[in-house]
Formats: sequence, C-alpha cells, structure tokens
Amino acid sequence: MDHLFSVSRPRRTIAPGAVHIPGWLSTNRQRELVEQCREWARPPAPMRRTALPGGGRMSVSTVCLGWHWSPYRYTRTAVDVDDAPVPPVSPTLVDLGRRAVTDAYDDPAAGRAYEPDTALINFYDPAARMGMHRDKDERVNAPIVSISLGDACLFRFGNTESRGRPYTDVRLESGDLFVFGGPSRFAFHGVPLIHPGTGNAECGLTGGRLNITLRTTGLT
Ligand code: MD6
Ligand code: FE
Repeated sequence: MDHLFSVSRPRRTIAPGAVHIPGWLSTNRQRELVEQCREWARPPAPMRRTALPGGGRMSVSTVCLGWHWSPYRYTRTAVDVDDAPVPPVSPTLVDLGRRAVTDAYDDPAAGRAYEPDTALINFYDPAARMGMHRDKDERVNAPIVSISLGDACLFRFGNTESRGRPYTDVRLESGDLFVFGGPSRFAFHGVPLIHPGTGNAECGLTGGRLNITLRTTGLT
C-alpha cells in the first residue's frame, strides 16, 4: 500500500530548489508533532491570529519558536501578543530540518550545514487561507522547510517576479515535506484553500491543518 501511494504521488521538483516529497513523515512522527504543536500553542506567547497593519487579522493562527514573526519583522519576544520571550527551536525540530534538507536535495552536506533558528507553526481552520506572499523578512537565503499535518490543502507555488502566473498548484497532505530554497527561496506562494475532512485521523488532529515552517533568519 505504501508502494502504491508513492507511485501515485511521486516526489517532484516544482521549480529549481523547490522540492515536494509526499508522505515524508510516518503517522507516529506526525502524531508526535501534532502533540508538540498543541504545547507550543499554549501561553506564554500563545498561538493567535496575527494582527495586520491595516486593522484586520490573518485567518490563519500562528505561534513562533526561536524568533517571533509579526508583520513584517522578527523579534525575541511576542511583541504583538503578550511580550513574553519566545521559546527556542527544539533540537528535535532542528534535526528534522537537517534530515529534510538532506532528503530534498539528496545532499547530506547541505543538511549538516542547515541551522534553522526559527519555526512558525500555522493552524488553518476549514475557512482559513493564506494569500500569495514571499517570505522575505529573513536576511539569508537558507532553505525553508515546510511540513504539513492534518487536512490537505492546495499550495500555490509561484514565481519570484509577481503574485500571478506562472504558478504550480500542489496538493499538500498530512506528512508531506516541501523544501523551498536556492533560486526558489523568494518565490511567491500561498494557500488558496483547505480540503476539510481529508486529514489522517490517526495523527491526532480532528480537523484543520497545521503547517510547520523552519527558517534561518540570519539575525543575532
Ligand atoms: C502553508 N506556507 O503551507 C504556508 N512559506 O501553510 C508558507 O507560507 C511557506 O510552506 C515559505 C516556505 C514554505 C511554506
Ligand atoms: Fe510563506
């Protein structure tokens, strides 16, 4: 069955430096990560829908480790939440990131060199989405590692020039890995929709989607 699964969803290079590996994480590992996300979401510096400068809020809820992201900068405390210090990125997550980079680029040296200092954990309820954007508040072009848990989503991977076409639509499912680096590091991308009720029940999320992204800010 695992074999049939990987035949129907092969690993794919979406653009130079942008690699999708379906079914990268075992169900057990997914369940552990979901449990950890629940812990990280608690106060201090709890998960929240990020306030936007225009007065609205994002539909996605976010909690940060390492550095705290709020539009459009990184800080050591959750300045727009409760100003509590943000906990460090766990060594387990750093290790996961190194294995992700190794596997995506088939390059153990690139994996060893990977030193993510920040994790953003996003929760999408069935109505949440994320508009086309670039992750550009980091100062270095180390890859971003993205892990999906729970409901599947439509992930739109674009180009570095504009929010519009050309783009490639990719379905990200629970346990999938997407690595985003090299010439694709600053490409526009977004999540136009979630597919409610498509999650892996055994991973411990009854609804919605979690996305963990590991980044290197280059800040000290
Ligand atoms: C998401 N991801 O998958 C949103 N950014 O929920 C991102 O915005 C993202 O997956 C940079 C690199 C990978 C990503
Ligand atoms: Fe992003």
